Order: sequence, then C-alpha cells, then structure tokens
Amino acid sequence: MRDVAGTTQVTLKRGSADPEFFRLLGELPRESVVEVEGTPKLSEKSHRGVELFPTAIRVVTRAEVPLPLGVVDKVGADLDTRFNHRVLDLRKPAVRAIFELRAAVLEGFRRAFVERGFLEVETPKLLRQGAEGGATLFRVDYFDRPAYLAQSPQLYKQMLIGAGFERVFEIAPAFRAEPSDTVRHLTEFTSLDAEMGYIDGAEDLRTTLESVVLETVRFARERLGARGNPLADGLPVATAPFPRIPFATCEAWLGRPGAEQDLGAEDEKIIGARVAKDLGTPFYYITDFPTAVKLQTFYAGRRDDDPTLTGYFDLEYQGLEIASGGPREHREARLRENLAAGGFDAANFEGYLEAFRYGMPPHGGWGFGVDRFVASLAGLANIREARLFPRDRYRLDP
Ligand code: AMO
Repeated sequence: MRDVAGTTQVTLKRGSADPEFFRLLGELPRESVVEVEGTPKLSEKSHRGVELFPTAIRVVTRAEVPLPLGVVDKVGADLDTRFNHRVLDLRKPAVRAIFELRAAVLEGFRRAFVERGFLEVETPKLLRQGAEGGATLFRVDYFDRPAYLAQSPQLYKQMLIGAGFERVFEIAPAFRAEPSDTVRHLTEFTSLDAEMGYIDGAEDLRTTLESVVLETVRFARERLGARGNPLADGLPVATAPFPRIPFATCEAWLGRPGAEQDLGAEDEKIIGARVAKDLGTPFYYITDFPTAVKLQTFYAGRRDDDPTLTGYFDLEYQGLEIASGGPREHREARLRENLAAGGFDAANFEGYLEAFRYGMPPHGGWGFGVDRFVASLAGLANIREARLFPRDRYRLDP
C-alpha cells in the first residue's frame, strides 16, 4: 500500500488470514484505492518499519486495466506519454520530490523577500499592451476589443514604485507565445519579479538578488533534508558575491569581441563551462549589457557614465539564464524617447507613463524564472518536468 508518506507492507499469512483477502487482493488491479484495517507489527522488512496484518479490506475505487503508465515500473516512459497521463506520473515518489523542492523554493523566496522588507503584490494578467515585445504576445478577445496576456508584471511593478511601495515582489504566471520548442521555454511559466526604489545603481540589485537566492537554497536544503528528499543533496553550496562578468568579457571568450550580438543558448553554455572551470561556481552574473543589445527593452536605463551601456545583467546558473534585470529609466522624457525608438505607440502606455510624472525615484528590479531554476536544481534536462501540467506550443492538455 502506498500513500503520500511511503509504502506500508500488508501481509497475508496462509492459515491465519481470511481466504477471501487472498482472492480480493490477488485480482485487484495495481493503483486501486483500498482501505485496510488490521494489526500493525514492527518490521524491518517494510519501508515504513511496520507491517499490517489485515482484519478488514475495503476496495474504495478499482483502477482500470491496463494502466496507461506504470507507476512502480522501472522502465521509463517518454516525456509525452508521461505528460499525457500526468496524474499517474505524479504518483511516482521521484516526480513528487520535484514539487516538494518547488514548494520549498517558493516558500524560501517568500521568507527571504519579506525579511528584506519587500511587500508581496499581485498585478493584472489581462492587459491592453505588452512590455516585452510583440512577437510573444498572446491575444485574447476582451469583450469587443483585443487584450493580451501578461508576459511579465514589468509595467505594474514599476508603477508600484511610483506608488511609494519601495520594495515589491510578485510570484505569478507569465505568458509568452514562444514559437520555438526548446527545453528552456514554456508558454506559461512562473515569474518571480522584484522591484526596488531608491537604488544606487545595479549593484544594489545584484547584492539583494544573490543574498535572496542563497538564502532560498539554504532554506530548501534544510526543508528537504529534514524530509529525506533525495534532491536535498544536489542543491548547490555557493557563497556571495557571485562573480560579475562583463558582457564584453563574454564576447572575448566567445571569440567575437565588440560584436554586440545577444547571447544564444550555446554561447551561454560555453560561458558557463568556462566559469565552472576557472572560478568553480555555478552562479554568476553577466553584467553591463550594451544598449545595442538591450534597446528593445524600452524601460531599461542607460548608464550616465557611458550611454552605450546599460546597467542590465543576467543571473546565470551553470550556463542557463535564470534571471535578468537592471536599473530602469525613471525619467519620463527619456522613456518616451525609448518607446519611440522601439517602435511603440506611447498612447498605449499612458497609464504607465503617468506614474513617472508626479515623482518617481530611481529604481530597478529583475524577473526570475522559477521553472528554469527548479529544473536546474533538480538536474532535469527539460523545463517541462518542473511544472505539474506544462504548457508549450503543442500542449494544452491535460
Ligand atoms: P525576461 O524576459 O528576461 O525579463 O524574463 C525573466 C526570466 O524569466 C524566465 N523566462 C522564461 N521561463 C520559461 N519560459 C519562458 N518562455 C520564459 N521567458 C522568460 C527566464 C528569464 O531570465 N521584465 C523583465 C524582467 C525585469 O527586467 O525585471 C523580463 O521579463 O528565467
């Protein structure tokens, strides 16, 4: 018998057990739900340390045969089959362990943010316009006009800085019509966003983010360790500060100095391998993204000392981008220039722009991909495995 705590052995002894029990359990399909009453005995043979000698057995629901997916079988099924029958797949203790890790990571983040004076907020997911570029917007019918699913809470978290909240964070779904089918992209993912007011440059953001991440990993390790979750042992032991590697250095490593070309997945892997070899750390920042690479991000601030650079950075874990952010443009006139340069119609952003007109402190923040992080921590090759019911270009069911 298996339940959420593990398996318990039910023992029928020939001669003493009711013969009816042999017949009942002999033909009962695997994965059926049963209720067993009996006498427990301490036993070293049994997973939970007890064996149960039944006095009554009731079949609550019978499982159909054959099972579309084995739960206890050693042979693995392919990912599609697993997701098609996800409820059975989730019964596997090793799969459940991923979601215990995920819950611990979310709880760890919440604690770390609250301790640092961040207020948890929730912003609208049905929007009149997007913030992260038109190509990945999902359009929905909103009564008699179009609306879009939020790609990120970007504009709203900044508006809340204008509202005087100073430090906010949000953990919520984000939607992106990702046309590509990769192991790092979903169409629905969980974004952990933070925004901080009155910052003095990007370092304020990076020191906060790295301390939050380390505290979260520590919390998850303790929580999982206490429950005997095997994923606890794979969690990284790292220390702050994470290395800061300027974008220009990455370009030199990649053999294309000054190319000002955004980093692709393969580039990131090369950089990750180099950092692991030279610096021996899984976490690092890529800093100082050039304006030419980040210009499509209209809300990004340029550096005052060098307008060809932004203070933007990515947080990487073993060659995979897990977060990106930086100081924002907080002056309305410059924001309008950026919008125009990006080909956006400022008329669609009036509610956002108003927040900059009546006193807006310097601010910045980041967006952090929860699914990518959990997948990486659990050593999963595919981000889909870090979600209960993943959504991608081809999958809307179950
Ligand atoms: P960005 O677009 O880089 O930044 O997203 C932030 C982080 O979210 C995760 N992510 C995804 N995860 C799964 N599937 C996807 N399709 C997907 N897209 C993004 C990544 C990424 O690092 N508004 C800015 C953040 C900011 O500046 O505050 C933003 O959305 O881990």
